[in-house]
Amino acid sequence: MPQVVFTYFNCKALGESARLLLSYGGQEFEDKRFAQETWPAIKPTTPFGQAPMLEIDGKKYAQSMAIARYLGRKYGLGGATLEEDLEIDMNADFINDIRAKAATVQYEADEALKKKKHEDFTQNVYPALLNKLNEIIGQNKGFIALGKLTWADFVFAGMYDYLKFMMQTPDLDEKYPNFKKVVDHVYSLPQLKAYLAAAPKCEV
Ligand SMILES: N[C@@H](CCC(=O)N[C@@H](CS)C(=O)NCC(=O)O)C(=O)O
Repeated sequence: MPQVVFTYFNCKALGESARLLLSYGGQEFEDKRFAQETWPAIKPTTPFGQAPMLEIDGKKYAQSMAIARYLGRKYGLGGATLEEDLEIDMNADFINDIRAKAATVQYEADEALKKKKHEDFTQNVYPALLNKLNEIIGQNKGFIALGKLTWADFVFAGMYDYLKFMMQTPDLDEKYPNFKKVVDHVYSLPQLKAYLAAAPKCEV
């Protein structure tokens, strides 16, 4: 078995999909979580100055979506054809677009502008995107793509609390009932039981 180290902040956000996928795949890994204060020392040791980072036998990899796609394919959670892979990628990228939009609000440094952006996005941007995602999940029987479990479900489930937090929308479950179906599908997988029992509890 390769030596695997996964490095990320002590939160779920962009890192949890990889932790969940590694656990699903039965891969032993060092779950290296660091505090904000230690980030400046770690940053220059990562491929792009960003976390998360996956190390396999000493080789370093970055980019959460690339990591999730790789792990998903490795553990049988990819498509059976290039077109199936395209469908998974398409919907996973759509989720990541939604996440990126919410991040532009969350990480706005000017508080007044942040408030204004939040109001604007809540009214004019998020509803269409979230309705579309809810519809996609409905068409896929409670999954993100292909009507069955794929690595994209792990991406969504892993970042769901982070999305709620950034969008300041704690009632996402009620407004878009299909979202919780994806989260429940992933978090009830027996392969994740041991990891979930041992992992530190993180709000986002
Ligand atoms: N596209 C990258 C984005 C990574 C990213 O933005 N990471 C943030 C944490 S969620 C980070 O490293 N922030 C600290 C910094 O940029 O110094 C990915 O998906 O991995």
